[in-house]
Amino acid sequence: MTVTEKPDWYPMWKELGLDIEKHDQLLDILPDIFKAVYIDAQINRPEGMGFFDFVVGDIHGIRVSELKKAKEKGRKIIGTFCLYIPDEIIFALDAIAVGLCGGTNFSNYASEDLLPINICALIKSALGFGIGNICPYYAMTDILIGETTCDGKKKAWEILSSYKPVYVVETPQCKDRPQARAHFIEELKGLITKLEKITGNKLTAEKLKKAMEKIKTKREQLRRIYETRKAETIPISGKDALLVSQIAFYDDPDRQIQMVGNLADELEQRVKEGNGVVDNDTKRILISGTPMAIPNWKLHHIIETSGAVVVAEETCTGTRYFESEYPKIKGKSTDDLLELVADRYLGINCACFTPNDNRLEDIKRMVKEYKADGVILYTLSFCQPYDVESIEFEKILKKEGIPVLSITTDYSSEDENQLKTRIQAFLEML
Ligand code: BJ8
Repeated sequence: MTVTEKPDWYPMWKELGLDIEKHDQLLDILPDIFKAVYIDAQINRPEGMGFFDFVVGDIHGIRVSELKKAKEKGRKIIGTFCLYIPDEIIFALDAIAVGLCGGTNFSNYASEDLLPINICALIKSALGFGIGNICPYYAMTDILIGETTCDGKKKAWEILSSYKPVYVVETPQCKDRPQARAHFIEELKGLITKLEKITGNKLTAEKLKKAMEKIKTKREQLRRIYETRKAETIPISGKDALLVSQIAFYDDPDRQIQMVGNLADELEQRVKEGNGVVDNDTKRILISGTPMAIPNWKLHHIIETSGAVVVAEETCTGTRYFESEYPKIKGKSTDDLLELVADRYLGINCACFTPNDNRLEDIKRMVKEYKADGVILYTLSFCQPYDVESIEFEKILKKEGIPVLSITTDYSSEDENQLKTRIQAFLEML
């Protein structure tokens, strides 16, 4: 990916069957939002963010054209919506995984007739992007892989299947049980069979091992970014770190290893030099809760324009992406390796599982590691699993002397002033 003048992507978008009028409207508003949130509201950004700014600036261009070229060479594009669908398996079969989802209410018009009002913004947005033909990544996919995490998503797959082939992996509910692990392994085998059929490729231990190593290396670069955020000198804003994570869901893994790795080198150097993006006495906030799909930068923007800095996200667009990791990748057969894959993924602590005590432990540990002054529990409206957990978590964290604020919101800008007032009041008492 080289930084040159943007080619004319219209022929590609038309070929993909996008609703060009709506797509134009989306691409018209995005640069202004990005400029206001990322460029005008920040100073002393790491140079390495230039690459990620460029990716957003051409969000539906170069990467989509790369996918198109890969498709023309026979590779399949697989859309996913949850961390529980292992990228390793998809890449091992020489297919390409693309994390979909939706982080704006722009696309809701296309899904509003299909969904009840009280369903989370992420599902509304994701469905709208697909059904409304506004997202070229959706349009590029050969199949969508769903999972049985929350109820809203389960039903969303049924609706999406009228638009694209959908395959659902049955993720367990009580993930700590041995039978759940065995079941998850069988489900992963079912996914492999499905993908083998679609790709025409056969999974081997060698291919799986190689893909596991690559995706692990990719995750490790993200972990390096987060490690630097634990320092007294904070070398990157929460907004920028969030953007890096959001892009990791759909960019090429090799390029991610390189570009996130370069950024991590720079941040490590910044920490050594004491070159921070904010003063060292700035209040440090840990966010925990529902994922923030691109371009959902709302909460980070409010916090970071209220005089504080986000030091970490206990979310799927944060530490849940990389925290559970293979200790060592070894095994002679695909079965051996699949056990490692299952254990790695079952180590992700999502509120969709019961019990989910480890998430609270993660938050407490992260407060210490990232020296957070306070925690903001973030829930997308109508997300029951995270909503329920936040009530209990708030009580427990407060009891342990950790300042907490619970926020429930969606993608609209209507409550921004109200949120700002609440967040500022919270920051004042820290
Ligand atoms: S592993 S967090 S990516 S399920 S916000 S759609 S839960 S109602 S996204 Fe998730 Fe996988 Fe868990 Fe992560 Fe439902 Fe809640 Fe909406 Fe959600």
